Amino acid sequence: MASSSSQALPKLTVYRGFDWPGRYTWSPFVNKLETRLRLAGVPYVAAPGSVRQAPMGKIPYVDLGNGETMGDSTLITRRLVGDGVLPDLNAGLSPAQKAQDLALRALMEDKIYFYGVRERWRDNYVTMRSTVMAAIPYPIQLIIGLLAYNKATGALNGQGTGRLTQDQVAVFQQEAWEALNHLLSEARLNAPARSRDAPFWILGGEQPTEADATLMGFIVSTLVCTAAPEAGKVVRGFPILVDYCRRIHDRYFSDYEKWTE
Ligand SMILES: N[C@@H](CCC(=O)N[C@@H](CS)C(=O)NCC(=O)O)C(=O)O
Repeated sequence: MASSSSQALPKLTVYRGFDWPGRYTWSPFVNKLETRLRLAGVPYVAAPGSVRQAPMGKIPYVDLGNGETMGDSTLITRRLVGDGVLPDLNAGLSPAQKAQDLALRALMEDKIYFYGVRERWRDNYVTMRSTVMAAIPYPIQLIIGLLAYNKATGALNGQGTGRLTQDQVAVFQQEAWEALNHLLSEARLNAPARSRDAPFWILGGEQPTEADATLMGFIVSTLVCTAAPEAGKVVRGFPILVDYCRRIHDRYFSDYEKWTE
């Protein structure tokens, strides 16, 4: 992707875990990091990589351009802000706005994420396994898939989402996306007058904040993931969420294949 920054930028490689050039991945955290970079016009190379090679055992991870690798979308963002590669999107926020931004990210990363893990890895395990492990020969897929399944269900039980009933998860998931929808509908209504198709931002300001990268990442991963049909239905049931995502897609990801409406 193109960048207009005048600064000498390192050759950043984002390892996405999926060998899907020109497509969003199913990982909300990968899409979050890519959004964060694109919002600032920072160029990067997308590469598949894998959780086995990842420094923290998770995707995304990056090569900072000097051979140094690091994982975790938030830590990577903080490092790039510290290095002057990315702007600090939240620098101009009041302490209360910073708290709101952090709470929104926690809602997605620490709540909605686990509803997704449950639906993907527990309820639609075969679709999940055959997609994320497509590069692995089938017999090995069965073994590694089982390990991944056990790891996911163990994590879900530890975190608590695995102990809820299907109905309870459905209620919580609806509630969480509805809350985000309320905020976005207010933000869209009060958005500074611009072109009708310009992106608007979750805190209602002129510029995106950290929560926007996360929100874009989570919405788009839900829209493209065929292993999470229930979450997909919930998100599609809130047209403002889809509109928010579409506007960011059109402005920043026009080289990527779009989701099915
Ligand atoms: N806190 C991490 C979370 C990353 C994460 O959970 N990635 C998932 C894919 S969405 C993963 O790699 N899971 C594989 C595993 O846990 O083994 C971040 O922000 O990057």
